[in-house]
Amino acid sequence: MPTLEAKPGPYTFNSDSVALLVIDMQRDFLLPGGFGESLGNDVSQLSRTIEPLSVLLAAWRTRGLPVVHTREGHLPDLSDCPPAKLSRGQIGQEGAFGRILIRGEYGHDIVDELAPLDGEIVVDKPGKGAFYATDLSEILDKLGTRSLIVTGVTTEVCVHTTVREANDRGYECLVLADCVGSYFPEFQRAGLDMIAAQGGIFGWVAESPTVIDALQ
Ligand code: C5J
Repeated sequence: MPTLEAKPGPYTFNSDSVALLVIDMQRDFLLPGGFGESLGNDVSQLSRTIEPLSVLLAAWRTRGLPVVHTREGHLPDLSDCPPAKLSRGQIGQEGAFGRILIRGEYGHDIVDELAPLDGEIVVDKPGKGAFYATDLSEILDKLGTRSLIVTGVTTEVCVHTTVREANDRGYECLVLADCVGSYFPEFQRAGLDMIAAQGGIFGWVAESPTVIDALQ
């Protein structure tokens, strides 16, 4: 069983029960000109994750291990978007990459560098957490997953919500600091600290090369 150095201590996983979760690496969050940048955010804080994540993804795929991608977004008629979310955002409005966070639009899809391969699982989620109103639990049950290697954006929003949901469901989550990003450096730091604090209250934190080494 591979073991790697992490905070707050060593993280061990079984190759038969581990999955890589890639959260919301969508054009509208990551690309210059997209929704995220239109809100005044510095998208370079997110796009720096693309390179290490694509290296990890390549190593992961070589070993034939399961990958689950997620995308945050809504049906074109917005029937799955709670009024409270709709009233505080621009969801469904016309943006530079199509209607913002609407399934099927260019901006809603995953950046080219991390595009899912045929046969890889893509979970469309209406919420911040990947378990809410999705079949992620059933998918992971079917895969026999117990350990989740968590990557994606944004650290303090969809990554954190998903890790908290996963922790409550009994998954052992390892969050990769170089493969998760926040528009706000202070939230990135605090978000990662919160995961590993108090003996790993939500999980473990490490860097992606440690996982790649552990896969050798
Ligand atoms: C946000 C996300 N930040 N994927 N979504 O609204 O974290």
